[in-house]
Amino acid sequence: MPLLVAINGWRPEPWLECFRRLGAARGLPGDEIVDARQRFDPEAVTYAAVWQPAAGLLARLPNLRAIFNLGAGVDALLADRTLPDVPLFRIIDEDLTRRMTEWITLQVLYHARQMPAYRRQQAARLWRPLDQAAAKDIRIGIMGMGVLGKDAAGMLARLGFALAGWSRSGHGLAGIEEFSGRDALPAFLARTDILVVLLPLTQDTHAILDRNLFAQLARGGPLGGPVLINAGRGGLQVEDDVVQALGDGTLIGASLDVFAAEPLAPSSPLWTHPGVVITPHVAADSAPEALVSGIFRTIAAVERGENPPNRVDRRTGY
Ligand code: NDP
Ligand code: OXD
Repeated sequence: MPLLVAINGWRPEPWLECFRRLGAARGLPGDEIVDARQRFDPEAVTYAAVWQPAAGLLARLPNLRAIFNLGAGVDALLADRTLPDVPLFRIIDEDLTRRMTEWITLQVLYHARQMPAYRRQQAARLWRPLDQAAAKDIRIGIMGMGVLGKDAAGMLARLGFALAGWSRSGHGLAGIEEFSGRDALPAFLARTDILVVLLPLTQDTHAILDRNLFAQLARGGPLGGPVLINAGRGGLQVEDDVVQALGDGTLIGASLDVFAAEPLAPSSPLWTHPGVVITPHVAADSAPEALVSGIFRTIAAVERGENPPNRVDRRTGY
């Protein structure tokens, strides 16, 4: 079962250490975990655990049985046209999901409780209470009602916000107004004060967050204008349109964790906009332990001939 670990953009060492430690606990010898940075025998590899591996690397493994993406989003991996046609699995993990829900809740409350205005007042040593809308009067719309969107929706619903979700297929979730498909998008946007984006990046969703979409968000809501919160992928948003919408008041604020080019360039006007929160793609940074245990469980399920639920559908791209 030699398992190749190929990681770019993150430090591979903690992952290799974790694969070896948790593998040993399952009786897997340390040399069965192969570091892609060292010389290795491509024919021996049967599984690969990867994050943004070099294009073409996986095509060199003739006996590969499955690929495990070390994140929830598989867009970078699917961009490799040479990706072998073996089952591809992504991360679905409770720890990752909880962390994303924490980040989304933090950002929703930051804007809903008018923290950008209070931060400006604090800088000016100004003690001035502002009118505060009740959560039930603030309409949140979540684009992407998958594993992460549903969990965030559950938490925000408990806080009392008025919730709607947009997805491809609809899910029949109690207490959440649901919209599905492109035809339903205008109605979903028209009732949304805070737009939370947890979509995967696919051919269908690329650049979906543009000027035209922002202009359809609700006006006259309790926050004085719409807010964008994006933790999905940077390629979902047209960055120049976000900047323009913030400049002309089409959006009054944003929290952005992801960007088409990461790290975000120091010259981006987003860094200094008073209504914008920037985090460096950390919304759901998870400890390797949880994710590696999940990968070993998935391998065991694959070897038992099962079809685990975190298998990616190559046709839809997520
Ligand atoms: P899921 O696959 O579980 O959910 C995806 C959701 O998006 C589904 O509800 C799906 O609809 C919907 N969707 C996909 N395409 C369309 C479309 N064309 N139109 C309408 N809805 C669409 O993914 P997760 O919830 O696990 O993760 C979502 C994304 O979050 C990941 O792909 C990744 O990019 C990002 N992410 C970011 C992290 C970060 O740290 N910033 C960490 C982890 C993930 P349907 O339900 O009908 O299938
Ligand atoms: C992921 C990510 O997809 O970190 O898990 O963005």
